[in-house]
Parts: sequence; C-alpha cells; structure tokens
Amino acid sequence: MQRKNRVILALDVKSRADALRVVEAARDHIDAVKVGWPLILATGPDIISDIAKLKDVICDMKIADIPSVNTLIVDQAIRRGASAVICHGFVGDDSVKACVEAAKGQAFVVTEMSHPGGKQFTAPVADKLAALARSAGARGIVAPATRPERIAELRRIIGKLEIISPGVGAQGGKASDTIKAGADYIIVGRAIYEAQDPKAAAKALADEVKQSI
Ligand code: O7M
Repeated sequence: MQRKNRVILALDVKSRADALRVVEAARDHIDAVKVGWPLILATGPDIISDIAKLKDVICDMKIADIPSVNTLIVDQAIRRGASAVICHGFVGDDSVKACVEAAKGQAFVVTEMSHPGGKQFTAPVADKLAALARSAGARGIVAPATRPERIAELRRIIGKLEIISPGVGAQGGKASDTIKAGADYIIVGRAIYEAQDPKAAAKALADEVKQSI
C-alpha cells in the first residue's frame, strides 16, 4: 500500500457499478480500498479481484473464528487479490497468529471500535488487543478517529506498527486530529462515497491529511 495520501476508502456501497464509479473518481486521492461484507454480499467476492486491479484492497471481514477457519478465510481473501486483511483480537493470540501467518504479516487487528458501543466491551481491553497485535507480528491496528486521545495511547503500546483509523466524517472524527494523534492512515466511507463529488471529497481529505503531517 502506498503512503501518498494516507486515505483508505471504506467502500460500503451496494452495487458493482457504484463501487467502480467511486473508486475511479477517488483513485488519485486514496491509497487503498477497504472492501467488507456489504459490498461482498451485494456483488459477490469477485469484486475483491476487480477492485484490486485498480487499487490495493484491504479485506475487512473482521475475522473472528478459530485458527483453522481464520486461515481458510484469509487464504480465500489473498487468493482473490487482497493485499491485507482485518481481524479481531478478542478471539485470542492463536486466532490472530493464524491470520498473520496466512496473510504473511499483512493483517490489521481491531482494537477499540469507533462507535459509541465500542466503549462498552472493546475499550476496556483495547490496550491488551494492541499488545497482542504487536506480539503476534501483525502489520498494525485499527483505532478510533472518534477518540484521538486513544490513538495516541495505543501508539505508545504498538511502537512502529501502523495505525489505520476509521470514524472520520460521518462518525464525527476529523482527519487532521486523527493524523496528529499518530494514525498512519484515515479510513473514510460515507464522507466520500455519499458525497456529490467523491473525487473532490477524497482530495479535500487527502489535503487535510497533508497539512497535518
Ligand atoms: O466513514 P464511515 O463511517 O462511513 O465508515 C467507516 C468504516 O470503517 C466502515 O467500513 C466500518 O466498518 C469501519 N470501521 C469503523 O467504522 N469503526 C471501527 O471501529 C472499525 C472499522 C473498521 O474498519 O474495522 C476494520
């Protein structure tokens, strides 16, 4: 994944046509596309390979199963062209290690989630999940743009691992605050794909990021 714009597009749209339209529009101002269940279920898993021809794909199945099944899921995602995957840490170190191994290190572990409910169960254990990501050899963690102070705290735990951070725009987080707190990339969905002009929206976010570095 390039590190030019530091913007990852969360492509939670419901059709192949919309997916390709938004990626084509935003492609110069994003570094990767996060493809998850809404789009995969709406269009079929071939969408992973189709988008991977245009941009690096991070497959977001928030994988949370026993190690052997995690391996099967990651294998399928990588075979279809994903450059990285996202998994949950609460399932334990063996499950996370299975994802990391199958993805050859290209796995991100969810820590504290960005929505209000993320405070309920994920926040109290987020530091441990971040430490697990590090010890398991993951590429990085997912941390909340809605709580930049937590990004800074989690950064102290993970050292040089990468932080990709959702919650900018529709969930109330700001790109500049997120980057200043120590995130490497912002993850943005609705503020780009629901915009009148997705290209302009992506560019504005990438510009805000550049001014915050
Ligand atoms: O910008 P939005 O709010 O439209 O979309 C945010 C995206 O980030 C959406 O795809 C969510 O699944 C994802 N996300 C969160 O919003 N919060 C989290 O805590 C974690 C994720 C995520 O990407 O996890 C991998």
